[in-house]
Amino acid sequence: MAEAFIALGGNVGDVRASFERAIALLCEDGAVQLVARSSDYRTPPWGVADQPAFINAVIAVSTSLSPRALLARLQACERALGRNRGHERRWGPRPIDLDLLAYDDVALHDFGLTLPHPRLFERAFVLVPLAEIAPDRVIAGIRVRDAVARVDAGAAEKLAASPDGHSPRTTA
Ligand code: A4P
Ligand code: MG
Repeated sequence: MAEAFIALGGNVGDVRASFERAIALLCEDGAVQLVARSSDYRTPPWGVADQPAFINAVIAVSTSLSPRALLARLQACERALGRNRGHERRWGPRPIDLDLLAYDDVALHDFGLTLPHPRLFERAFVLVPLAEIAPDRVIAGIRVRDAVARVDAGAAEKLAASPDGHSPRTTA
């Protein structure tokens, strides 16, 4: 089994409920198993400023799927939860976005899949939840706790666990 980290984001509809559905769909068979889940964070929009705040989280999974098969599953989950890329602009509003951040220590730059995720280290909305569940993970030679110290993490607001939703889980 490989270890993968997945970023969840969205700013349209009940995003926190969509996260729960996405995780359930991803893990509906034994090929993907949830290992850890960060808290949800409210984050200011990055890339395109004139849109609502996002909710972001990161999960760690263990998986028997290849990187490409896992990406295909992430995209199938996005579609099942109402994402339609044809109606979106880049970095604009979306109900759910599932990005593959890292897959073991695989490094690749291929059509439609780059690992680790190319914009990972620029983004507080990814690094803050990732640092909650995996501060000592090293990705592309950089320890997550060092990476998060270099971004403006203060703007990410940690949300309390939702009443009907999850409690954060860690492997610790
Ligand atoms: N792709 C290549 N590598 C990967 C990978 N490691 N994981 C390809 C996922 N996808 C990967 O993705 C575009 C293409 O990237 C896919 O077809 C896939 O084959 P996309 O999700 O359709 O496009 P996108 O999401 O508009 O672009 P991108 O660059 O992935 O941006 P983001 O980060 O997903 O942008 N602000 C806050 N605060 N929080 C957010 O979550 N999200 C965005 C969306 C903008 N601003 C945000 C947030
Ligand atoms: Mg994306």
